[in-house]
Amino acid sequence: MTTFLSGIQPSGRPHLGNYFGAIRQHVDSQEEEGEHYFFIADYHALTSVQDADSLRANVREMAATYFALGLDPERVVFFRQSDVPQVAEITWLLSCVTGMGLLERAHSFKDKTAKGIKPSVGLFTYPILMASDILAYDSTIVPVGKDQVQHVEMAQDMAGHFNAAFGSQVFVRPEYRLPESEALAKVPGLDGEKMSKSYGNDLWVFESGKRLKKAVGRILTDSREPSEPKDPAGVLLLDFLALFLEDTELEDWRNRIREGGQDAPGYGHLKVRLIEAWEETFAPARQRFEEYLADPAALDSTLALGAERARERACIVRDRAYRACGLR
Ligand code: AQP
Repeated sequence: MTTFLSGIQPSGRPHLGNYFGAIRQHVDSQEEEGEHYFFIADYHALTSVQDADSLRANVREMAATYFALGLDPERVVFFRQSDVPQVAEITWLLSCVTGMGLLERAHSFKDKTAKGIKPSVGLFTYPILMASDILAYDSTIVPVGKDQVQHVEMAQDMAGHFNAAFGSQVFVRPEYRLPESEALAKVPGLDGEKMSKSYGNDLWVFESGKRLKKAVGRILTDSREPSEPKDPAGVLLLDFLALFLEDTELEDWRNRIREGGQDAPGYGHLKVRLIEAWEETFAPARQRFEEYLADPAALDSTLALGAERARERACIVRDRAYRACGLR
């Protein structure tokens, strides 16, 4: 049986990287045979969001985003991470078989601290909680963006360490799944670095109108004239267009930038096309997002139903792990 599992932090508004790297994969996977568990990672978000009202609002916005983008809570178990306390219990078991050295090698932790983000113990042990999220449902496939691959590999290691320590096959080994292209697996931010909520270089998927125009206007460019021939690989706006356009159209823009000359497009032309493609992709879902958000009680009760189903499965795995290590 294939079991899909993935999560997203309600640490801010979901951005283009979250959508193309993860949310779209999650929604598409509904069509595949198997069980599907997707959750809003509010325990994880506490490492960066320390304001109760913001966290609550972010959770509802994230739920409304998923439903607007096509996630069907009838077909998918969709829930809030903190509604499944068994995950915190399994986290402790995994902590006891995980070496500090494994966590010290985490790229995400190193990148965040290098950017000046204060390293709490929670941020340091984040990969253990994430491993528990994955292992608690016997997940076999974890659809993620490239930045999360190492964390899934750590979950494989932790499952292996636990099974080896207690001599039984308690945890199922999960595999990660990346989107079909590199462009989608690591979406750049406004500054060309990985797009990330906590780096302040992100673009909200439902941005619109003047704010969208202003946000797109902040994508890093340079002062070269349109007529100057350029290597398309050095034009960040083309990386953004690659998210939306068909291959033939994208190749045409790339060729015209490469050749330069009187008819070559300027950065302004690329921005106009980007805004147009953005609207085509997200405008209908933006409308649905507003509608879902207008009914917070319905969002809460859908999440509560999902949590009930998630807890059932997590209890089975937690009990199996407790028995294996002598806690029962
Ligand atoms: N830039 C990205 N390109 C492709 N995929 C991405 N993801 C995140 N950024 C990109 C994928 O989105 C899913 C959910 O991510 P998350 O919010 O749980 O954590 P994250 O990866 O740490 O995302 P952020 O925006 O960088 O969050 P903060 O700044 O709060 O830590 C994951 O599958 C991730 O791969």
